[in-house]
Amino acid sequence: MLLKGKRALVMGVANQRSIAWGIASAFHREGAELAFTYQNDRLKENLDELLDAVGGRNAFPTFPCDVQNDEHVRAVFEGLRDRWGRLDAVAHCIAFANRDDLSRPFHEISRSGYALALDISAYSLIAVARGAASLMGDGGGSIFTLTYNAVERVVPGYNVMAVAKAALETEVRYLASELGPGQVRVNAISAGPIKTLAGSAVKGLTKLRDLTEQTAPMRRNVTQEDVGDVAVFLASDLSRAVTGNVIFVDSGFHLMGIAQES
Ligand code: 0WD
Repeated sequence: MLLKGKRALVMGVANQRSIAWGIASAFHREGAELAFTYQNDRLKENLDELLDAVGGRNAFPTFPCDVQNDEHVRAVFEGLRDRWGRLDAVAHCIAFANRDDLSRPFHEISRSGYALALDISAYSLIAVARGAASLMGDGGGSIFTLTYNAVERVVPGYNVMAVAKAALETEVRYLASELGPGQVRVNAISAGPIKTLAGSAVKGLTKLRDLTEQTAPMRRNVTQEDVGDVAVFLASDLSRAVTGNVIFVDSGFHLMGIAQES
């Protein structure tokens, strides 16, 4: 029960395969009180069905939140202030890019597609951190996001999302620096490739997973559960002096300069 007494907001559950659902399940197991946001009515139906299996949809506050809409973001944190008064942790598991901008060559990414991907996948962390920090009070809290290591290395097909993740990781460091005096910690988990809705939008996901299994130091892919357990660490007091980090949950794949098969 590492998260007993903690109140956490999970953003980005699209379905059962979502990394956000892996995180929510681990948080639930560890005794956290949970609230959720959903992007639209279609995804609310999925979320409600998932919540029914873990105690009933009415047991969890849920809020509509398209992160492109400032009013939605503001309403989430006002709603949590009314409902809980404070907040201990936020899991930001949100990203989006047009399929076109993921599949066409990098040098053909459109201006509008670039702006869209950066707005949803990177700017949103700033807006969320602003709202969350205002609810974290004297005790502080933990905010974390999900990234992918197409930032330091080129992963063909990750294209505009690599730029968004680079911005996101930089935001983690600036937010950690600014919010640190209030004991608000900001980190990122850099996960290996996992089959999810967003993951499937990246051309070559299966190849990336095969490569991980064949060449990562641990010779295996990672799961939503692997990420969920590291998220528990980040939301818990065990990580009380950890901020501004990108923590890899990728079986060590990021270490390798040259693939070594066995
Ligand atoms: O291999 C992977 N799957 C990896 C994912 C490896 C490393 C990192 N990540 C990241 C993703 O980039 C993302 O930041 O993990 C995060 C969660 O992604 P996921 O669990 O892989 O994918 P998914 O289940 O699709 O959840 C992402 C969700 C959206 O789902 P869809 O697929 O319907 O776009 O982000 C949400 C939405 O629920 N989302 C939004 N939420 C609010 N406002 C918006 C928006 N405008 N757009 C997308």
